[in-house]
Amino acid sequence: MRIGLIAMSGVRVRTPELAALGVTLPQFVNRGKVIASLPSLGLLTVAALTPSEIEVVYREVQEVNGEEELERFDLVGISSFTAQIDEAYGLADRYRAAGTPVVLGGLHVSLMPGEAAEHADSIVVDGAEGAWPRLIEDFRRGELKPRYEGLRINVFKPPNYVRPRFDLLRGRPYNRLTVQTSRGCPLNCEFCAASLRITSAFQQKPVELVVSEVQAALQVTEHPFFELADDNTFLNKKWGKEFLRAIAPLDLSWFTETDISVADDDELLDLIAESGCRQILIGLESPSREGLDGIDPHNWKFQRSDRYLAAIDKIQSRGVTVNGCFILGLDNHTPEIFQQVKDFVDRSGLLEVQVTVLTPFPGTPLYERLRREGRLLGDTFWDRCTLFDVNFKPKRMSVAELERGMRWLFAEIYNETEFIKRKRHYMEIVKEQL
Ligand code: B12
Repeated sequence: MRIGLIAMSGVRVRTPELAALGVTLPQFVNRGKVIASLPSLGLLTVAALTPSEIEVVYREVQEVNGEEELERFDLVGISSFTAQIDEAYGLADRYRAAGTPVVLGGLHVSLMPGEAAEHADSIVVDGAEGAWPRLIEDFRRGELKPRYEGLRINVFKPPNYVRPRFDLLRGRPYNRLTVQTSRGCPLNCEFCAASLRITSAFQQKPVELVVSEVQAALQVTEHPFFELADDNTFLNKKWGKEFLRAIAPLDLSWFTETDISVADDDELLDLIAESGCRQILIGLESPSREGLDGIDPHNWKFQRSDRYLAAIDKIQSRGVTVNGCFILGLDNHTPEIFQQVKDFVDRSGLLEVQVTVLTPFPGTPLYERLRREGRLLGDTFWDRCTLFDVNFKPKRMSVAELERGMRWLFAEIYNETEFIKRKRHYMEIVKEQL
């Protein structure tokens, strides 16, 4: 038996003006190219859950136009993020029309199972752990069911945990690989559409499993840059220190996403720097305190916003850059927000900045609220869930103002001159500490 696991890949922007900006702004384009080369950790996990006597083929598809030749498989599994779901459905429909059964799984399918079921012989909701082995058994018996419930908890515990099949990547030109150390995040921000949506509680992998994954990944690619596919890596500081001490001898370069509280712990920060961390991405979300009011149920970010600048300085002084993320179009944002973000970036010394637009991904509390308030621009706009395309009516500005402001801010931030200025500033902070 031969199973084809197909990942939809690449990055996406729909609005033509933004796509065009991407072509002309060097920093933006370079970043897009770098991150677009990541493999699908979800499908490498599905591959690992497949009994070893079955041949598994891992493929990535950048863009589906409906005309490409279909490789022959006995069963096809396709992963899903929202932005490319129409392309995934299109591919699934073609395989099914050609007589090949299709299983759909992943974030979007977990959040929109009814819709996905129309394009699949079977769907897997939530983590493949706990579902895929049963599905394969049923398929072998000719009794594939239309829906399997995967695990929302205990995914990193025996007998559910498997090490992703990094070996399937051998011989391919990846310079970046992902490893996941945790799923979920108790901050539970209203807009979050990441792994927290397929977990019932925050789940953390034991350190020794993470290390063994890193070692397996190192077998297939020389000196890859590691990106941790976590929602919030250093939520548990004790686990964090143990993890950092364990990876320090491995001579890695890596990046992760976490929250601002890392700056409260000097020992943690030292270990982060010593273990080869190059950058941490932090969802600052808004430069102004008001903008943060209500975005997470405990107002956690709101309460910490006055410590943002000091925290960024402290982290960057260790030689670890902060990628500060801002969301445009939060309910308290007026057209002044664009200049405010620009001013904050100038003041903060942030080396990297990620500006995206508030996005009501399906299945999020934000989507439900905006739908109730009649503020969604259509019920389905999945191909526009790119984090760059506006899909809702902002509360305190028009759609056009939000789009225009975002374009202005992109041009202000993502240009060579500004980047060099930020780099100089960063080098000064680092030098001051030497
Ligand atoms: C790596 C990554 C990428 C890689 C993906 C590489 C690839 N080919 O898959 C790249 C850089 C290409 C990418 C691109 C984009 N990304 Co991205 N990305 C991530 C990131 C950092 C990690 C995802 C990950 O590896 N998770 C770990 C794995 C183990 O989890 P998983 O995929 O959910 O898989 C489990 C289950 O879902 C299930 N499963 C998954 N697939 C399948 C398939 C089958 C058949 C079965 C049975 C089960 C199953 O089983 C798995 C194991 O339990 C997350 C953010 C984060 N920190 O999580 C954002 C994230 C997934 N990305 C996001 C977005 C918005 C994008 C882009 C739209 C950005 C853009 N403007 O272009 C594009 C969309 C590309 C697309 N193909 O649609 C959003 C998606 C939200 C959503 N609900 O769709 C996230 C959550 C970030 C965010 N801030 O919101 N991304």
